[in-house]
Amino acid sequence: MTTLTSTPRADGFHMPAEWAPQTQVWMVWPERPDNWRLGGKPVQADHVTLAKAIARFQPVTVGVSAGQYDNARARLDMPNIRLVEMSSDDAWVRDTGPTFVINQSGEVRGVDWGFNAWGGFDGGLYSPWNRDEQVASKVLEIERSPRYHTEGFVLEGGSIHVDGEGTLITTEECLLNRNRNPHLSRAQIEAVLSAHLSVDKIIWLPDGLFNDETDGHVDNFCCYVRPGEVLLAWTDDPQDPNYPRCRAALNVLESTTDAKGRSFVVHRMPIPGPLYATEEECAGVDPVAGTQERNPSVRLAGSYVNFLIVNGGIIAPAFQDPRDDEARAILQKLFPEHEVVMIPGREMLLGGGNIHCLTQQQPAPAKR
Ligand code: KQY
Repeated sequence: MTTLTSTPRADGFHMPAEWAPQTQVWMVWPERPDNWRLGGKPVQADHVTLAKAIARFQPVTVGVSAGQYDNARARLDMPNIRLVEMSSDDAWVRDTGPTFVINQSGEVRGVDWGFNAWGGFDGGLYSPWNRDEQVASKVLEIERSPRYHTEGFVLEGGSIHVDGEGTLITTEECLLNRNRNPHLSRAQIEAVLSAHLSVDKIIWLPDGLFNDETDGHVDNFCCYVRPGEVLLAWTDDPQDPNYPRCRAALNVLESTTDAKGRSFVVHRMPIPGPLYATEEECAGVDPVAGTQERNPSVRLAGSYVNFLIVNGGIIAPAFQDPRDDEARAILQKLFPEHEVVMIPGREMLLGGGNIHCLTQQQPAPAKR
């Protein structure tokens, strides 16, 4: 594998928007019993549904441990789904996989960020995380894609969204958290993002969704639907702890412009619930010291914003909630050229994330 010592910007590469053509989506098979209830069986069933939903539109590659290979192979019975044996600590390939960048000739490379399991020993979600730390380089090695490595800079892919035209959205709650890059100032963090993604303007939302165990990943709260237009999780209930978070984000978005000087159009997406895990669901998780505790009194950070854009499709979570139909209608209106496919999102949510967190798109090397 080639590890480059330059930066993507210096080499003419940038991170494309998620709606740009893709060659495939990466996933990693979930199995750790201290995060997924009942040894991962319920979430594996939904993971299969997710992989097959994506595979209707484009190829999927799933990394799976040696121990789970036969099980995953038997369940992922679709020609468009490739399995590769890969060890990992968990399944969150949005955060452990590479961020792909592309140049004007359509060449694809990958950025391998530092990973510390969402906060290391200061609020991180499990340890050790050394196998997750290797996922990005393994993916790039399989793809024969040159790798950029941000030595000493921690970032998860779920903490950023880009429009592919120079603007990036993130949250202060995550990227300025003392458990990510405490040695760097906001300006220094912006410089690393600019150099590795070729973005010219960074929009800092104060917080992400309430109780998001990633420290407020933007991909569970606010995403691009096209340049200049974002979809923001929203509540009108002043009693909801998300109320001030949503308004603070709206204030930022309404009082700034993007890298191209456009004002933002902000679409609102209702938040499902409030959703909570049941006693039975929590009891199904094997407790291990140092791993996120599951408790039925803790509000889950459920969000319809945590969807994935693929070639011609939108793969979004449903929560058996009264707002599911409204969420589908909003997505279909915002993406009239895409087919909106909703799949069960509760098991993924119980593990701390959702569809976007469990997937990583790889852009197509088409001439641009
Ligand atoms: O991106 C994500 N939402 C990852 C969440 C990790 C949760 C681990 N319990």
